[in-house]
Amino acid sequence: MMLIIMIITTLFSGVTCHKGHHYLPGEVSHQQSASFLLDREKRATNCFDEPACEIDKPSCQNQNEPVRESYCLGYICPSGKTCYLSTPCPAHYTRSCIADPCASFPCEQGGTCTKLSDSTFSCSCVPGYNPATNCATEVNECDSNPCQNGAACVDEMNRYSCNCIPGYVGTHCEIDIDECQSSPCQNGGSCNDLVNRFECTCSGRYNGTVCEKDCRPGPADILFVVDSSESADFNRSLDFVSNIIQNLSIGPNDFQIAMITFSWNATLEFTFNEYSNNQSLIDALKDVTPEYGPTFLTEALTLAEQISSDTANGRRPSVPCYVVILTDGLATDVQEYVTQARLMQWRGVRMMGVGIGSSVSHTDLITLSSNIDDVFSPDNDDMLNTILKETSHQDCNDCSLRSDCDVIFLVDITQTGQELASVSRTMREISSFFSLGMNKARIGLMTFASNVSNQFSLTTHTDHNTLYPALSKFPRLEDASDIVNALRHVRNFGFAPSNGGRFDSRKIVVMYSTGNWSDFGTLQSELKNLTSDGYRLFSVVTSYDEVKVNTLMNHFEPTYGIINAMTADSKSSLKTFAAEAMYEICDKDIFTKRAI
Ligand SMILES: *[C@@H]1O[C@H](CO)[C@@H](O)[C@H](O)[C@H]1NC(C)=O
Ligand SMILES: *[C@@H]1O[C@H](CO)[C@@H](O)[C@H](O)[C@H]1NC(C)=O
Ligand SMILES: *[C@@H]1O[C@H](CO)[C@@H](O)[C@H](O)[C@H]1NC(C)=O
Ligand SMILES: *[C@@H]1O[C@H](CO)[C@@H](O)[C@H](O)[C@H]1NC(C)=O
Ligand SMILES: *[C@@H]1O[C@H](CO)[C@@H](O)[C@H](O)[C@H]1NC(C)=O
Ligand SMILES: *[C@@H]1O[C@H](CO)[C@@H](O)[C@H](O)[C@H]1NC(C)=O
Ligand SMILES: *[C@@H]1O[C@H](CO)[C@@H](O)[C@H](O)[C@H]1NC(C)=O
Ligand SMILES: *[C@@H]1O[C@H](CO)[C@@H](O)[C@H](O)[C@H]1NC(C)=O
Ligand SMILES: [Ca+2]
Repeated sequence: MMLIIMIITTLFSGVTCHKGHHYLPGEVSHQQSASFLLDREKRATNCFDEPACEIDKPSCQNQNEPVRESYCLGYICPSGKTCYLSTPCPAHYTRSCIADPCASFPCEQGGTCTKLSDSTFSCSCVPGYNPATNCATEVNECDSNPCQNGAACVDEMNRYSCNCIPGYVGTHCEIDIDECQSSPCQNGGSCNDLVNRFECTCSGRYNGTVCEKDCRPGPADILFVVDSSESADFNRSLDFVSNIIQNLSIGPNDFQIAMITFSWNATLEFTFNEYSNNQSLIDALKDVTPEYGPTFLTEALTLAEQISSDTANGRRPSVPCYVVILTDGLATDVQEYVTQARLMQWRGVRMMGVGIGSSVSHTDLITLSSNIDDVFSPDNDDMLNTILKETSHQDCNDCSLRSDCDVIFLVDITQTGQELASVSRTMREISSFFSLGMNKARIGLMTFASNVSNQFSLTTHTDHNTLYPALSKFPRLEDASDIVNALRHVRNFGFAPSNGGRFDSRKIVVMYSTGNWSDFGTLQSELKNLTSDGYRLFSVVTSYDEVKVNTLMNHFEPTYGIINAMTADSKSSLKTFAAEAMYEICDKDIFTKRAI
């Protein structure tokens, strides 16, 4: 037994061994002890790669760490010396004071101690720990505020990481992502790189987040089909076309205009690509000569369909095409043209009707057109604005749809009882086409004989249920009738705010008169005054009396505004009102503002 101990002692004599107690297998050197202190966790769970595993030493097993670590606490060494524990196992420790501050393993977390003097040392910590605290605490790598652009710094072991706010990347979030990299702005828009987003600066023509909305009206091809059977109407038609041309931008990338005239025969006056600017078109209009005669519309429609579908005439298949028919609708070949028109509508040709003539058949115009809303008066810009709106992107706000419309029914109560019954019926019918309300239609009623009575104002009835009965409740009167006085009264008071009129609304006068007019000159003057003041004027015929009807037809201007309610298909004619109550208003400078 003695021999064995001796042999072992001899074997380990090279090791700094603790004097004063017996060596046990597995006792550790100072250095190993340091690692032992560090690796508690490892020791507990993975004891076998610890060379001096305490758990292997039976006499250590009942000891626990806090006991062991406190061995040097309160052990006062003489000045300049440090308490050291030779072994972590308290059962076998050697505690003494030596002139080596590193002997107490002051550097934590595996830090390496370097003796500077008998009582001073420095710690070289495992990366991430702070030498200033003898490696007891971690270094806060975020202290230097390394993250840029508002990023949050996350202090980690021996490193930091930056949580970038959206729009930045890079270790330090120093890179502002170039959201313009992918060239998101379309149609030549320039891109402004911002934080986490971009902004497109579009040319005037485009709008939208990526300039995807083409706000410039057009391109489109417009084919005018002009009834030349009557001289006066033909001139008015050309004026209308001329006004449209002057309000469009003409050119191969904008609007193109072609024209067909018809009477006996249909004549192609010019094709889409014949004139490429507004002035040459206006000049060309001056050279268009009418062919007076009957109104054979079928051939004109057939030619229109051919022109509008044949690229040989400059028709651009990729842009919309409008076939605009300027006529009174009263064609000679009614049966045939209706068939042809229906065929074209069915094939998808977009057809619009403009009522020009000494008397206009609204019903026939509606038949000709793709839609009731595609019948237009020559007396306002509704058709122009509809095309401007339709040929620009729907989200652009250069045109706006309006439905605020003030309507005054003006009824001559000297008419017969039978006529007045028709008046009430048609007023209800017309009213049924309007939606009533704040930003919608308002309807008022004035009656007249020699004097004018205000039956109810524009704001009296806000729903159809109370309006309908009120449209029948007015007296008949045996009296002279003063139409001029009545119209003047409407012009001066009908749409005044006191009568519920709105400043900017469309104002419509629907007149029911006997046609027993005498002072035509004054009447014409008053009608002109009404229209030049911006009022829309309609006259509804509720009489079968030829003389009355003819008087109305011959003396009422605008002729588009005469609606015969006594025809079998009056209902569709009366719908013309509804079409006037919803309309587009476009900015005058739309092409300048939306320059190419
Ligand atoms: C139509 O215009 C032409 C040429 O400007 C003119 O000669 C003719 O008299 C006009 N006709 C009517 C009815 O105004
Ligand atoms: C159309 O052009 C005419 C003549 O240039 C002008 O007087 C009118 O105001 C224009 N209309 C619109 C809606 O721009
Ligand atoms: C018509 O053409 C003239 C000159 O060609 C141009 O100055 C004018 O702006 C054009 N009008 C429209 C509405 O484009
Ligand atoms: C119209 O067409 C008919 C038959 O084709 C022809 O005889 C007549 O001369 C034409 N009229 C005009 C004005 O071109
Ligand atoms: C562009 O579109 C936006 C959003 O629809 C709108 O607010 C703005 O007024 C438009 N600008 C123009 C000039 O149309
Ligand atoms: C029309 O008004 C005048 C003046 O207010 C009045 O004298 C006359 O009796 C009125 N006529 C009728 C038929 O009410
Ligand atoms: C037409 O008006 C005059 C006076 O303006 C009147 O004397 C006449 O009886 C009226 N005729 C009819 C049929 O109403
Ligand atoms: C129409 O207006 C003109 C100019 O303001 C005026 O002289 C004329 O009397 C008016 N006509 C009527 C019938 O009131
Ligand atoms: Ca950016």
